[in-house]
Amino acid sequence: MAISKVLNRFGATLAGVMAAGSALAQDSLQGLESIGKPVDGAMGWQPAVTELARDIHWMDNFLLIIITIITVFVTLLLVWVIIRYNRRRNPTPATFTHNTAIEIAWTFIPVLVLIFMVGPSLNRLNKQQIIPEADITIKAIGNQWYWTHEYVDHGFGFDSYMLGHPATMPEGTEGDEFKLSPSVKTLLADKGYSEDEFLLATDTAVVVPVGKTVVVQVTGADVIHSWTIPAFGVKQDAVPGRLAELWFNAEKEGVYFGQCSELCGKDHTYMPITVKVVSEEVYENWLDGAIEEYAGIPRDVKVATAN
Ligand SMILES: [Cu+2]
Repeated sequence: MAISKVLNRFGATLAGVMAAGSALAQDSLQGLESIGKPVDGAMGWQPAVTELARDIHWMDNFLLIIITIITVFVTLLLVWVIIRYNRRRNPTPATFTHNTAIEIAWTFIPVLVLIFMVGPSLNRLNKQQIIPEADITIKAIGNQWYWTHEYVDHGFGFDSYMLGHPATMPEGTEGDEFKLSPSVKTLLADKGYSEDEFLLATDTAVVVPVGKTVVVQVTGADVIHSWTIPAFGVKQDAVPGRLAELWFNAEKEGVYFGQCSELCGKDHTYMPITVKVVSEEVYENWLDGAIEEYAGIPRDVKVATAN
């Protein structure tokens, strides 16, 4: 490796350390493929990386087929009536008002269609709502307007602020918050995010190992928020005073994004969720660093005691 490259890397690390401060453990996680995010001009769902998400996509296609058949059938009936029974072709309309056979048919056929749909739907709901034994438990707490993530098995937690939130901005950049300003661009680059990940990337990501069952306990500290990662097929309201659960088992390493999905106040749009799925080994390394770094107390508590 060229010396300049080493120096560059050293410089970048040093800059990262100086700028990041509280997120040292996260800096070793750059370079992951960014998978779960919206893409300009794309259609359909974000790629599914859990069984739950694949199930949801299947359900969506299944319903789309049924809906399409019904829509085409009704449209053809309408066209047939318009052509065959218009005033010109059918000057003397029939005067009957009831047809028992047809009434029975249009009651029972929709009932059968609904029964046909309810099976796979309940099956999927059950799979989402029956929480399996967790390998890792994370508590996600919605606040106005950021998330707190606690690794309850290890007694530490951290706040996750959107990059560009005032809490993430270096001194002397007042007025640059909440927009893709040069200083926010630098912030994103330092953390290994691209510019189109502005409004999605956070200063600290939730880190989980690939192929493990993660249970997320979701609650709210002030008002109702909602924690979601579309690529995992999970979404759960964060209701103050309640502890709801969701689970996922991500099959592919990468970076995945979600956004608070329950309108929660003026900065609702600025409280995204970033999850990094990494190998078991990287996760264990990160965990060691994170336990040491966050020392079992959320960052705001640490800041308060330091002053
Ligand atoms: Cu919100």
